[in-house]
Amino acid sequence: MTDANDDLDLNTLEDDELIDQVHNDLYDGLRAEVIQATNILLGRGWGPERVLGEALVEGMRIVGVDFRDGILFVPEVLLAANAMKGGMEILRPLLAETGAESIGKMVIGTVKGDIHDIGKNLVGMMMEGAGFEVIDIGINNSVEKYLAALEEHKPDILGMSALLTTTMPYMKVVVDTLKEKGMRENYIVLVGGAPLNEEFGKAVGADAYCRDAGTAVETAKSLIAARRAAA
Ligand code: B1M
Repeated sequence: MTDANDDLDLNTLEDDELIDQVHNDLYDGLRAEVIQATNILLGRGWGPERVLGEALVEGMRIVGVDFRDGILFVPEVLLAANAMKGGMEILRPLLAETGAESIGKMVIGTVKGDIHDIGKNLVGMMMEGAGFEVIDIGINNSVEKYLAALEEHKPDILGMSALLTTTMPYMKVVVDTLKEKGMRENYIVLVGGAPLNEEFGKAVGADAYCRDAGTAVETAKSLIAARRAAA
């Protein structure tokens, strides 16, 4: 997908051309260009959620398709992920800029054996933007690490992310351990990640499966409200 764009001035592109260019630059792992385009779109009055969805998330979706089809390989996808994170760093403070008081606390992490963190980071950013306090415990989390974070931070919500079919069953290990320790009811457990679905969420004993970051925010808000009303 590489274009001969060495001399291309991103400022000269119309919005739709610029969006195509961001997709190309993400694909090619060009972090500086993705950051520049993110800033240009914001400067043109685009809201951070629109930039995130139409430029970055859509670009990463295209990368994912070619990774699946064996056209892109791990090193290239790592570069694309790094470029995506460059754009996300610009958007993070804007998405979090609500000034709202914390409406709840969430510990979130990717499960053991899994190092995918872009989706998790996005969920964390959107939750912060919606007024939640978010403690991100990173990737490759064992049940012990989740338990230690729950003990330390005492959140309302435990969020778990998995992107691999081989790692998603680990969510059940965590939920079952919470049950064994009599702690399950202390937390709202939300799960997400591309290979999951609602049925899987129920099967592992989560309170809800969240298809995307927006759903995570809405689900968290409604489950917290329900829990507080019940209390
Ligand atoms: Co990986 N990878 N990867 N990878 N990778 C996938 C997941 C894969 C589907 C690609 C493919 O084949 N099409 C495939 C999994 C296949 C399967 O399990 N059946 C795969 C594979 C196989 C692998 C390796 C095994 C490859 C290898 O080494 N041979 C390896 C595994 C390493 C490991 O984890 N142990 C691997 C490695 C990598 C990279 C390191 C190169 C890189 C990760 C970089 C990083 O994250 N820092 C990478 C990437 C980038 C991808 C794809 C291309 C993109 C994932 C992504 O960031 N999407 C991915 C293909 C795909 O998913 N289409 C793929 C964008 C992100 C915004 O979406 O993560 O779905 P997503 O998050 C969404 C929702 O799912 C939801 O909200 C988010 C925002 O809307 N959500 C939550 C996610 N977590 C949530 C938690 C919640 C709530 C909602 O809690 C409350």
